[in-house]
Amino acid sequence: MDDLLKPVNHEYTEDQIQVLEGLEAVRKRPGMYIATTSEKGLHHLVWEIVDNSIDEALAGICDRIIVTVTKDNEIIVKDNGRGIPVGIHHKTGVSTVQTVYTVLHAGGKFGGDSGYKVSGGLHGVGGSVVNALSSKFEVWVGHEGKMHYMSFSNGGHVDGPLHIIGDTDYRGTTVKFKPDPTIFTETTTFNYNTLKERFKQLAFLNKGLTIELIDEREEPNLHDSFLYEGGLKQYVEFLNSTKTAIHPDIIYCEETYNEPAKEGQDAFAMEVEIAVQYNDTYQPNVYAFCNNIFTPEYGTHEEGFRLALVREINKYAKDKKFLKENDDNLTADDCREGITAVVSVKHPNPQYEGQTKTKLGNSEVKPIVNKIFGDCLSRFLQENPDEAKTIVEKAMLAAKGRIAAKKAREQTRKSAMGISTLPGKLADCSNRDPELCEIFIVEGNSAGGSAKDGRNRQFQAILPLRGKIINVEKARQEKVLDNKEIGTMISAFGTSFGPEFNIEKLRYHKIVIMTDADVDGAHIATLLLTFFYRYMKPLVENGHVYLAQPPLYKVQYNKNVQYAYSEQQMDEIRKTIPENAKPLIQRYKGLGEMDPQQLWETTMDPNNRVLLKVTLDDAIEADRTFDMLMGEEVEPRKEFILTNAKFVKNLDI
Ligand code: 1YM
Repeated sequence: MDDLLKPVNHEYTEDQIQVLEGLEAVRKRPGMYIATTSEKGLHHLVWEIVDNSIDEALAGICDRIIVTVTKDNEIIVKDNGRGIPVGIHHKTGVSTVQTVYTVLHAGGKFGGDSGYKVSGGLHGVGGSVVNALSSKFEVWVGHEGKMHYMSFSNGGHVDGPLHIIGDTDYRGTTVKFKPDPTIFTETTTFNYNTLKERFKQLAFLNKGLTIELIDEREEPNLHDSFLYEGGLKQYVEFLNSTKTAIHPDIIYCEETYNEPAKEGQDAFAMEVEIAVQYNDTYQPNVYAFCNNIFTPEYGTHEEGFRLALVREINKYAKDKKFLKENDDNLTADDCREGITAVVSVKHPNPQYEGQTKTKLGNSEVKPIVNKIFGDCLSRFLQENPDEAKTIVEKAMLAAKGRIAAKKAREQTRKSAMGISTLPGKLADCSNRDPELCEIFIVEGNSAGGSAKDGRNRQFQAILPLRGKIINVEKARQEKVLDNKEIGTMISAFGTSFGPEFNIEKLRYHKIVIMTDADVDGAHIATLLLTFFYRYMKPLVENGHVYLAQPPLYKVQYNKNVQYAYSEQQMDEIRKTIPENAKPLIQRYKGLGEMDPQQLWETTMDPNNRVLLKVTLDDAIEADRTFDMLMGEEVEPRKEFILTNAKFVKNLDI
C-alpha cells in the first residue's frame, strides 16, 4: 500500500516508518497476533484494550471500567486509572500514548519490568494490534485537569499528534475503536452475551472492581454492572447456585507471596486467591486462572492446589480417626467429587505450555500454592469440625464408589471380551470406515423401525432407545453403568468411557441424536448430551455429536411437497402457495408419524437434511447449563435444545 507511507500532517522519521511497517505486518497476517479473524478474534480486540484497564486495577489505581457498544458496533472502553502517560517517550520521540498504540508489544511492558507488574492478555499483544486492525481508533486521556486526545485511521495511521482539547475533571484513559470490516470479514457485530459473560468473570476475578457494560444498539439500551466485593468467594457461590451445597461456609484464602531477590533472580510478588465449596453432585469442577486467563489445561497452580487438598483431607481423616491407620489414602479424585473450586494466581512472568498454550508452566508456583492453600484448608478443617466431617465423609463415599465402579468396569470388560460385543438392538452399517459412518440414536420403537427401513445401510447405523436414560448428573458412576441404554451406547461406539475413553476406537464419526421435536424429545436429547459431556467429553470437543432436525410440517398441494423445519419457514411456505390451491398441511407430532421414505428424505439424507453440530465454546458455562437443564423445570430445557447457540451451531450437511 503506497499511501501507507504518505505523511499525514507531519513528516515521518525513520522510526515511524518502521512502526507503520510493524502495523502493516499485523494487517497482513492478523492470525499471527489474534489467532483468528472470526467472531472470536473480533472480541479479542475488546479483551486486549480492557486488559490495560485491568492492569491498572491490579496496580490498585483504577476501580471502574465502562464498556459501551455503540449503534455502529464500535467499542468504547473507559477507565478511571492514572491515564496513559501524556509526555514524550524518550525512546521513540513521540508521545507515550502514540507509542503504546503504534509500537508492537509496547503494551504493559512500558512501565518497566519491575517484577511486580502483572499483565493479562493471552498473547500480550496489546493496544497496537487493536489499532492496526481498526479502521478508526481514538484515545482520550484525562490528566491533571486537561483532556488529551489523538486519533488514528485505517490501521494505525496517525491523524495528528496527541494534543489538549480542553479542561476536564476526568482522570483516566478512554479508547474508542471500530474494527476494520476488511479484516473481520466474517462479522463485525459484537455479541452482548459474550461480552457480558467475560466481564462478569473478570469482576469475580478482580474483587472490588466495577465493570459496566452498555449496549446502545438496543432501545432501551442494555445495561449490566458487575462488582463483587467477595471476589472468588462469590464466584463459587454463583457456580454452586444451580446445585445444593453440602456445607455452609466457603473455604477461602487470599494471600500475596513475596519472594526476595536471590542470586540470578529478581524479587517477585505473586497473588494467590482460592475458594472452595462442595455440593451434592459427583462432578469435580475446578477452574484455574492465571492473570485472569482461564487455563483449562491447568498447570502448576492447580497441581499445588490438588496436592494440598489431598494431603490435608487425608491428614485430617487419619487424625480424627475417620480413616484407620492402615486404610488406603483417599485419592485426588475422591477428594474432588462434588467440589467447586476456583484457583486464581497473578504472576508477573507467566509461562504457558500445552496444546493450546493454556497450561501454566512456572514451576515455582506449585510449592507456593501448595503451602498457602494447605495452611488455609488445614485451619478450616480444624475450626469447622461439622463441615470437616461432611467433607471427609463425602470423599470416603467417593472412594467406596470408585472401588465399586472399578469392579463394574472389569465386569463390563469381561463380558465385552466375547465375540458378539455389539448390542442386539443395533442395526449396524456395512461400511467399516469410521470416518464415513454415522449412528442415529433414535427415541422410541416406531421411529426406530422407520429409521431402520429408511436409512442407507451402507454407512448409517440405527440404535433405537427403549428404556429411560439415567440422568448422569444425579447419579453415581456405578448406577450410570447399570443403565441398559447407556451400556448399549458404550458398546456400540466402541470407545469405552470415563478415564478409559479412547477416541481412536470410535466406530462412527457422526453420532446423531434423533428425537421428536417436542419437550420430551428435547429432554431425552439433553440427557444424552449430558452423558456424552460428562463421560465422553472428547466426543463433544472433537465435534462428533449432532442433533437431527426433523421437520415440523409437511405441506402438500397439487403434486408439490414441501417440509418446514420451523414456524418461520412454515410462514414463508404459506406465502408461496397459489390462491386456488387446496393445501394439505400435516403437523408432525413425532418421528413415528413419518414413514421410512419420509424420514429418509427429510431428516437422514445427507443431501437434504440439516444437522446441528453440538459445540462447546465455554466449558464453565456448559457445566452450569447442564446443571440448570437437569433441574426440575422443563421449560429451560426446551429453550436450550431449540435455541441455545452456545452449544449448538447450525450446520448444513
Ligand atoms: C481504555 C484502556 O489503557 N489504561 C491505562 C493504561 C496505562 C496506564 C494506566 C498506566 C500505566 C503505568 C503508568 C505503568 C498504560 N501505560 C502504559 C505505559 N485503558 C488503559 N491506564 N501510568 C499509567 O504501567 O507504569 C502502557 S498501558 F507504558 F505507557 F506506561
